[in-house]
Amino acid sequence: MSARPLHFLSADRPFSESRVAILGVPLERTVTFRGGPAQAPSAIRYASWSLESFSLHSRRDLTEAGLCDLGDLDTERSLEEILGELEREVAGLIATGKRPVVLGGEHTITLGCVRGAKSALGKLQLLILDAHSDLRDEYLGERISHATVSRRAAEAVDRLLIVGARSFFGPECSEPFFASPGEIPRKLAVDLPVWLSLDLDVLDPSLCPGVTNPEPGGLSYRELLDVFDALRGFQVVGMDLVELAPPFDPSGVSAITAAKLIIEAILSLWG
Ligand SMILES: [Mn+2]
Repeated sequence: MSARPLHFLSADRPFSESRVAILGVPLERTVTFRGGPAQAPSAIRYASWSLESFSLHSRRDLTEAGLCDLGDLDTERSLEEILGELEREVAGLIATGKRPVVLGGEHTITLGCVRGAKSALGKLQLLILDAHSDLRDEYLGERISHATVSRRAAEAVDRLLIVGARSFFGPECSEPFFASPGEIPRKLAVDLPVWLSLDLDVLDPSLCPGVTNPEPGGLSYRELLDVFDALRGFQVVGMDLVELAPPFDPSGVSAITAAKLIIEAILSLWG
């Protein structure tokens, strides 16, 4: 018999008693360079079991955070249906006071997440950590794609901030969405709930190479932890982590980094 774990580390609470709900969305539909994010939720769960539940950074333990793992959304249907169900799931979780942690999947899932959070709360700002601006209006004839997700999300929320971007197609680089990590406390509104979207490629590819579209010149791991700390004064209502590509992560270190970031984010934001 295999004892292979199916849920994220420490995510063993009954739903009714949990404060944080892990949800996988193995969506891989519009990737444009190299694939693999459909395998990411299970790779992240598996990698999480190599880590300790205690965080030295926040001096807290994940077992105290109250996690459950809802498994994966069924992605064997149209993109519209998937995003619609994700929107309803996220809205329902937030309406009952839980904090969704959504494991992608490609970045397109953020659209379902923020639509759900916005419908539950009536107002929302989005903080995207991403190497890419993803602000095209359409890409390869598609209006909903991982290359247009920031543009569509900007239409769905009250305020958008993008941190870590260093890959632009040109004119959008002068749009008002971009900020440095140090500007986050000043540029987010204190009175608006925040959804955090973490595209793993915001990290430098030297430390997290297993992503769909690696881009040199990224944040360090420590700089990313500083971003989580900077969010402590804000009302973060949920997060997603996207674009891990396990086929391009032969050492497994990118999946472990993703799992560790989930632990640190949960404990920094909601521990
Ligand atoms: Mn990206």
